[in-house]
Amino acid sequence: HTMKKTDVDYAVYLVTDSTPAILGDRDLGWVVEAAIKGGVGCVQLRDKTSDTAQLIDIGRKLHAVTQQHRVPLLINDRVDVALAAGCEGVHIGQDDMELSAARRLLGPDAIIGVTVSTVDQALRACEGGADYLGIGTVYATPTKTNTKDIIGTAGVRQILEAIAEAGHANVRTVCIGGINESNLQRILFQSAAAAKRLDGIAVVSAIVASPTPDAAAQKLLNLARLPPPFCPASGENAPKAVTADEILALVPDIVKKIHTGSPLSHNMTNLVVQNFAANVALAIGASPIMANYGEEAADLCKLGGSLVINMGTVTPDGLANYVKALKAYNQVGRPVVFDPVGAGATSVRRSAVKTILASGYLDVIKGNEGEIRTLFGDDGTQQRGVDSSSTLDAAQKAELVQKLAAREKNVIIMTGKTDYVSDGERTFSLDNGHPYLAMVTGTGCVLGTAVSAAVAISGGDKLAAALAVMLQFEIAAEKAASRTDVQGPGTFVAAFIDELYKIRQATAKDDLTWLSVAHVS
Ligand code: 3NM
Ligand code: MG
Repeated sequence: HTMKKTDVDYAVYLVTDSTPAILGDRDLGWVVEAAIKGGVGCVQLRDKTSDTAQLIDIGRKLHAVTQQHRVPLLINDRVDVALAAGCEGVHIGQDDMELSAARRLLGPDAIIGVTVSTVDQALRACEGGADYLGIGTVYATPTKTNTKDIIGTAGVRQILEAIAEAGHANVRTVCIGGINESNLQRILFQSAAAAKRLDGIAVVSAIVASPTPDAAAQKLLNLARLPPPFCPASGENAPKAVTADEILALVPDIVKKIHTGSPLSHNMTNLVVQNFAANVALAIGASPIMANYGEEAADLCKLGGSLVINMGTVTPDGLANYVKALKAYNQVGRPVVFDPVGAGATSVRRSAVKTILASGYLDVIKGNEGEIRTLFGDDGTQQRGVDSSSTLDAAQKAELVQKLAAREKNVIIMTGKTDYVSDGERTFSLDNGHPYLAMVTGTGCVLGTAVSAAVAISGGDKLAAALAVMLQFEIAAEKAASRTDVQGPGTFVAAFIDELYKIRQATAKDDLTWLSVAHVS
């Protein structure tokens, strides 16, 4: 072997597929060579239909190509074919030959990769001396329909965390399944654990089905090297406000900037709250547009604002529109706020949530306790009671919000009598508000709109932005409810909009008395 296995570049790893639906009538050797010229650093021959003699023949031909470019060729499943073709190693799945046997047959210099979808499998592969792991399936893909587990970026991150913790940070990793130009950067970003990130991504159709495999590979490699267009939740360079007092000090400027910057708040929201949401946006100084047609996002995303996706009245058309708009906003790096209304209520909504989470980066997710618990998958804490409907205590709520934010690498807001907000590192609770907020429809949805305006102008610290406008919102509610002209939920709504406006006007004049009742810890 002339290639050192520690030198392999896993950034863009090509897995071949010779089925006509993907390869078409092109020559596999031509596709592989083009892909390598574009930047692929490792090739796996995966062919589930050819017989042994054919496979050896294809393997030798591909190896002649890969060797020329000093890129390793690995054979899927077949240690015998790897030996016969004289290539650099194999990639084995959980149902293939065991790792120890493959190692004995191929020797210490061979590259052996293993497919893993659970922490257990990953740890076993690392302990058994795998050189790299193929972690997946990240997302469902037409290329391989018999996959066992769709693990998402959260599953990938768990595996990376576990192997780093077990002392296997040196084992290389790629992930696979449904990866393409549009999601690669987000997948690399969201899957990264503190102590270990992926070395690269493995793809089939993104390269093999492309009419120009060289350009496709090059594009993937460039994207893998660049940070994603969206900013991390707390802003890369933003000075970090850590304590409640430090965060509170940022509030006036954020409230002011919404008023002076008047950012576009593009709402794809439900039928019930459109009017209320638009009025609240106007009251705080933002520019609302209620536009549920996904095609419009391509233009609207360029106007320096942000998007709210509220699935309160989700339909199949609506979902497709959300996905289109989400991708458009992600591509230009403008923020997206997601409100998973009724997330756990029906199977349609559960699946809509999955689709949206898998389709793009959501800068902020805002929901009530039930919705946030559904998004997390369980309640995020040790079950302490027997009654699953029992609500969590304050510490458990804070922990749930923190864990979900750390997993999604974004800002999570959980509303309730006490509101919680976290970016995974900093978690705050807010104790302002009034019971009238729960007696009027759409106050939660409308908070999503207000948050979208705040993150649109925040630039850096999205947690601080969200918290600022949450305070404006909850304190306006308190002030409205205490007015003598407010008799109940009806008059409350009008007074609430007025008080939002008054806080904005007062803040513009540096009158911050409203903020003195803030209850943040
Ligand atoms: N292995 P595409 S998913 C070959 O989960 C393969 O182990 C998978 O194809 C696994 O890049 C997959 O076209 C197919 O989505 C990936
Ligand atoms: Mg296999």
